[in-house]
Amino acid sequence: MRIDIITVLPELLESPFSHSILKRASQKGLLQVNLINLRDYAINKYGTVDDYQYGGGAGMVLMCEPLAKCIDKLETERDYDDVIYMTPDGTPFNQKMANTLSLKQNFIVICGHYKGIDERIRQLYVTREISIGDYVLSGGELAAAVFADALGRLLPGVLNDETSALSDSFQDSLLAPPVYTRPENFRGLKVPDILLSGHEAKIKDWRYEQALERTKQRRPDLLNEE
Ligand code: 6GU
Repeated sequence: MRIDIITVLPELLESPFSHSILKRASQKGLLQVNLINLRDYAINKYGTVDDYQYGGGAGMVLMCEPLAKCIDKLETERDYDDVIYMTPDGTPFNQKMANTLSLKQNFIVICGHYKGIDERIRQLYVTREISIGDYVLSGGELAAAVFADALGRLLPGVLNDETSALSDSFQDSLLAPPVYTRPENFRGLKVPDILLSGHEAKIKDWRYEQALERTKQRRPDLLNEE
């Protein structure tokens, strides 16, 4: 999978892809995240990529030309499955969408900033708009990192058995059950006996029951999805 992220703040995105699982994914050649500085496509030598909005109002808008030039260039190099715009008014991101999109190959992800991007780029180029939740971030960068992480960890070979995505919260529409490690007794709180029993089938049942109970308590809405 290749994810080309267009941003005015590439520095903000360097760290998330340089550590842990996403780093391993790129070292294994399974996920390639490419940070593209929109200022390389500025309309002038001063690096201008944004301007005031027509009609007045506070906040700058990312201009059409730099984004169009940047996307046009990328699209001469390969075919993209989607041109995604990260925006609070996009479709809410969830595990199901991550699973579906993890089967695709190439993405362009546009990070908005300030007041967002010119509407005509959305009309002409963007094929999918994604929000990561009902709150407003100051830019799309952190949302793009969330998107890339959620997809990257699903790619075959990225996770090992210990970190397998199959037992995640949400992977079967349930929250994860509680987990424990050493010591067996911490300040009088003991690890449930069943987990020490070595009885695999019973442990599996217990975990499922705990996951179900936790989901009923905390996120009953998840149980009503198909
Ligand atoms: Cl994708 N971008 C921004 N700027 N804010 C958000 C968001 C995205 N998703 C939730 N809030």
